[in-house]
Amino acid sequence: MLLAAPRGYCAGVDRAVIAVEKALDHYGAPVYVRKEIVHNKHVVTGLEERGAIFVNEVDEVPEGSVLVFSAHGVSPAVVKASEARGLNTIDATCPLVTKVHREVQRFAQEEYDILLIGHEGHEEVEGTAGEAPDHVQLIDGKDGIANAQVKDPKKVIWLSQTTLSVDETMETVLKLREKFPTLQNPPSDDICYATQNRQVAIKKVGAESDLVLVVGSANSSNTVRLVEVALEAGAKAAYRIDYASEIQEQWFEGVETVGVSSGASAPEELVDQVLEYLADKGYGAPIEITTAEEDVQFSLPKELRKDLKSAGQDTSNKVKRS
Ligand code: 0CG
Ligand code: SF4
Repeated sequence: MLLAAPRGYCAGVDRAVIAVEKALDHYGAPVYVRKEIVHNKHVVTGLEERGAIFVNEVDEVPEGSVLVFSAHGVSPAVVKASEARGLNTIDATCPLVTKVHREVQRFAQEEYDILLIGHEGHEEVEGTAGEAPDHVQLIDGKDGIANAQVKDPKKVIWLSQTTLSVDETMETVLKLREKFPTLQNPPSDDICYATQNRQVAIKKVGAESDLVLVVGSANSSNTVRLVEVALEAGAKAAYRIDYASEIQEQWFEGVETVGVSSGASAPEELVDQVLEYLADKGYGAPIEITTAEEDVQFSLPKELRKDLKSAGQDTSNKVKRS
């Protein structure tokens, strides 16, 4: 059994989940959350049990309530709608997503055409593109490249969603550059450290595994990318599972080495359950394959910190999880 490291929670997910937990403790239920706080079934169900109410849009939230924006970010239009409704908002957008929003603002101001590589319909790209809809074109697959048009070839830059496959994105950039040779690179990587680190680790694990299991939910972009990257790295088979109970017996035919990882929104307890299942099947103790050490931590959203501070409560992003 090979266990990829890093795996699981990134700093942005950890902060967003703790923000909802602390908001529930501080303001009391219900606390509303726009969209899934992070893309994980187990996390969302657990928070619902504690009194969080997940909504799709701001107009579903009663006036004057507490509303948390998810880690994937929101467009300025959503912020405006929340203000108009008099909501007490807590912005749990990951700072690394906010960084991409700022890049969009900056390059839009300088009248650039921005080619945003990402997945259509994903909340993050909706929020990012919403910063400057007139300047942003979404590049999702071949059609996106074919349809891209720019006003001034000297003023065109690509940016991206934070949770894409690094290799696939670089291939897209090469194709875009064939069309727009003066295409500029982002000032710094938009694909975040956590996405990159988990892909490097799963590549190593995938190359040595007959079967790879990735814990995470179907709508989690970074999780789904890990399954793809494992297969590209040479794993004979790779599956995404929310829970150990979804593992199927027939996946193990002729399998000697099993690799395990988890997406940035998957709690470690779910990985532990998979490891227990595999140990029971006789795959022995896991050997951890570590390709990077992570020590990134983000402080809680400022609105929450302020309210906790004035109530004399702990503003650190630590919480006891049972
Ligand atoms: O990977 P995506 O962007 O779909 O999100 P998820 O919630 O799974 O994890 C990172 C965040 C936020
Ligand atoms: Fe932030 Fe990256 Fe985690 Fe998304 S995956 S929440 S961008 S650290």
